[in-house]
Amino acid sequence: MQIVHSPLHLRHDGGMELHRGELVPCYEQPARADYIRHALVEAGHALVAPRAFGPEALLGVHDAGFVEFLRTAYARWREEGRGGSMLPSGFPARGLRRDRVPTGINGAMGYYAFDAGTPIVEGTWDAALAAAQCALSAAALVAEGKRAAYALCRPPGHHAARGTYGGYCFLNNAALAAQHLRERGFGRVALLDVDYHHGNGTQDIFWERNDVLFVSIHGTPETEYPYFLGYADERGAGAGEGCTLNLPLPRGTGWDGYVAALDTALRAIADFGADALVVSLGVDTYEGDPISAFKLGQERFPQLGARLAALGLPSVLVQEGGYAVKEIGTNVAGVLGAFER
Ligand code: SP5
Ligand code: ZN
Repeated sequence: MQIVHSPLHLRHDGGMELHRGELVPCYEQPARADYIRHALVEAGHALVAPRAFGPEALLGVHDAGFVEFLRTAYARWREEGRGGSMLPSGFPARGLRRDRVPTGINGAMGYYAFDAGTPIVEGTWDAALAAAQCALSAAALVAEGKRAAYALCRPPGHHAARGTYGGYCFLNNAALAAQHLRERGFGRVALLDVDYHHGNGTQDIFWERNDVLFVSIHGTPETEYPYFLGYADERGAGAGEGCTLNLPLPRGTGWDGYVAALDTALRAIADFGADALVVSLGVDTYEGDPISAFKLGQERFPQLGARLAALGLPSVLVQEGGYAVKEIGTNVAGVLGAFER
């Protein structure tokens, strides 16, 4: 397994997020990547640095105006004399205009964000671009013939849509990997999202496309973040009709319920006739996760890895969530180790 990682992830340290009416320390913290890196090095994996993909490599998946906002947001914030971290507090919900991007930074932030739990700090752009480069590089390795590659991305990506950020995500690393594979000759790509939270950004990006199948297993949006997407009746539109498959599960779901959904997902990917696989690999399905409510024990992650490998497809695995920081390394290494065996 080829592993791509950049220490630039350290440049993104959000500080505090708004969570249930309180400012609390960010769950998505730099130590997550360090624990994963330690566990993988311990298991004998070697890490390689990402290649220097420029911002133009993002435009197959993201709007130019959105990318420019992310690139310049913190400088604009500072021009207004502010410091610390940026959090929006007003959003263009129903009844408000969405056809104008406010020229002021506070309005622009609310325009592009969809929650108040995703701070932007001075180094956020550098870290997000490096994470995107990791995912693109992992896809490039697979396009060049490697069986599989893992991108140790931080910040994560699956909540970031074509032109919105949130859920700790800024650039959609997994979508970029899938798009790269499409451009490098893989005709049909399946993107399987096993993070606890619905991959609303990825679904948005591929909603009307029939060359990328998006399948997601997640906590039901009835009660779980991101709340406003991820129901089973969302199946894609236009040419993409039938190329989105959501498998929402209730809080408290354990392995039996989970593996039934996983088998449905894997069957859909095989039926689609995918030429390559991208996995949005969140391990916040772990029973010890502080913000999630599935009940998977640590022994289930190798079982997940073995099932993913059994598809027999060239595969790019991209790190998403997982907030039980002390166990995150073991859980990720469990997936990757079993994938290789
Ligand atoms: C990539 C990823 O996993 N993003 C997740 C973002 C979740 N952010 C908000 C979480 C709110 C959930 N509140 C549950 C409270 C349980 N104590
Ligand atoms: Zn998640």
